[in-house]
Amino acid sequence: MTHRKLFTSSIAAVGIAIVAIGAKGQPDSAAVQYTDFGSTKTPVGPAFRAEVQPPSSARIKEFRIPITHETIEIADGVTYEGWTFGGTVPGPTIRVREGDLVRIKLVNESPMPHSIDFHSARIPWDVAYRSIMPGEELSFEFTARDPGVYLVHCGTPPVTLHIMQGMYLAIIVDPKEGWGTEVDKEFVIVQSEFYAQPNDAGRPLQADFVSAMDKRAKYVVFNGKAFQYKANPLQVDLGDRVRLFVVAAGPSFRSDFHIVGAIFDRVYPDGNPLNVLEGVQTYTVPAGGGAVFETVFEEGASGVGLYPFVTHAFADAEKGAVGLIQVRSPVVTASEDPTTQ
Ligand SMILES: [Cu+2]
Repeated sequence: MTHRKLFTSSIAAVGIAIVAIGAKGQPDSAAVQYTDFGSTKTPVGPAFRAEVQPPSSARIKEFRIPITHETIEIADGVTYEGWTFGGTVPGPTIRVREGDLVRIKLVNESPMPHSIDFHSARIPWDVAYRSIMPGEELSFEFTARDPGVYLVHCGTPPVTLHIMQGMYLAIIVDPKEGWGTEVDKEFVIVQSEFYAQPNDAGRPLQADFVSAMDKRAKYVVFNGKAFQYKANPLQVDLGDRVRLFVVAAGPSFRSDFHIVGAIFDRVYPDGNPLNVLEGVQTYTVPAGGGAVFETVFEEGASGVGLYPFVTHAFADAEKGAVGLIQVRSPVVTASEDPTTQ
């Protein structure tokens, strides 16, 4: 098994800055990490980027989150008039550590009222989660006291509509003492469903609120697009321990999360390591909830091959909530190959 500890220094994308606020030589923990999701759009092609990087050690993390209305692709060749945090569905994954101070600046760049609700925050709803009008901004902060993986969503009425339009993302709060295992790959999977109906000729599909109230989804998807990881499997190497952060955004469906051909050696309901389950085949993530899943792909036990991940509520899987994990043999270079030495 080749565990390669994930590095913590990979926060380098455009729009992310770590600014030291103390004296020269002060440790990173005295810094502020600023991320503008207006300029760090999560790549969505050929598939929404599911890989997540570890959090930085900055103890104050600031996020500017623009709300925009966008045309999104919810299945191959199927476009939809969506509403977003940060220009994509789902919105960008936010990752912090337990104890961090999280500062949010929400900017409404859309033509209608919206809001943001962090399930990871203990904060008055009427203060932080109130709706803001087009052109308005809202700033608030909270301490990430509770480790886990959580849903973040727009809470403006009707909430069903705002969620089904695409207004959700995942926030990961890493435990202060870590997860207890070293992993090789980490992925975020946000399940949600779309209720779509035709629009005027030549225009993207639009919301079908009647179907949403009847829970008759057109598509059920992982990370915003039906079957995208079937066409573009998540890549892992033989021997990898893999951690998946799974969130069910709904608006109304749960995720009965399962990997065909693997067993989770650990599941942390809500992503809190105090809640540990061992030897799990399928675990239900409720709408509005999250869980952390870990499994190992090793020779003789989930070795080289393809592994579908699904919601095992199969009527939902048939509508798009199916992806693949591809396990490969790591490429051995000549200098690493003992037979050539
Ligand atoms: Cu909204």
